[in-house]
Amino acid sequence: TERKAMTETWLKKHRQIYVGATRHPFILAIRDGSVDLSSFKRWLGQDYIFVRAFIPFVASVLLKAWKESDDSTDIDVILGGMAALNDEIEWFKKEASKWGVDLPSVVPQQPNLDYCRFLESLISPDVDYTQAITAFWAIEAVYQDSFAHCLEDGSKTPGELKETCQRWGNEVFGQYCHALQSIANRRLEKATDDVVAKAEVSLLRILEHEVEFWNMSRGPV
Ligand code: HMH
Repeated sequence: TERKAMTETWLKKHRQIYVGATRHPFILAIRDGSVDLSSFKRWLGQDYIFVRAFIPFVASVLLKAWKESDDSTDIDVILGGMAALNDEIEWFKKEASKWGVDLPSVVPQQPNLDYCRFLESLISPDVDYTQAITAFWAIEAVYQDSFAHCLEDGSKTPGELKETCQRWGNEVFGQYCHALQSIANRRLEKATDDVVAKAEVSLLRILEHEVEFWNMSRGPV
């Protein structure tokens, strides 16, 4: 049917903002090796705060899947994502100490607070599983696409940033994003027009938040 690959249709329709979120100057600077390390450290500290807020959001998606999903294997995919987040939190601590970033003293910047507040709004039981899983996919896919770009042939990513790019840009993470995308597509196919419209709006909000998030790496202006 027409909605079979709804997320693909949306990425085409909103290509400009998607490219803005996945080919941001910060990502392009990592890829061409010109990145300013203070920008990288700012991003690292802010992203740790974001990931901590992302955990309860993912837990809420798991709960919605358990209550609403027609396919019990969705739980396995989401649980895999939660397990990866556990690993990610430990990685942030290790990486921060490597760069001399003191995580407890990092102050969340306004775009980060705004994005975390948006995540919190999606935790509400009024947001259904289809909208939540679509949002979950979009958030993960932006990082996957962005960091995979820094590892492609011809990229000049500095050696000390390669591990960061691998974390989200690796093939296994790519497969996981595809699994989330398939779940989102399956659900969107059966969803009411109202839910489909809400899911598309959240996708756009996420892409805007992601652009603002990368912008923070420039530091206060
Ligand atoms: C801002 N978006 C942001 N941070 C992340 N770690 C991800 C997406 C992917 O988990």
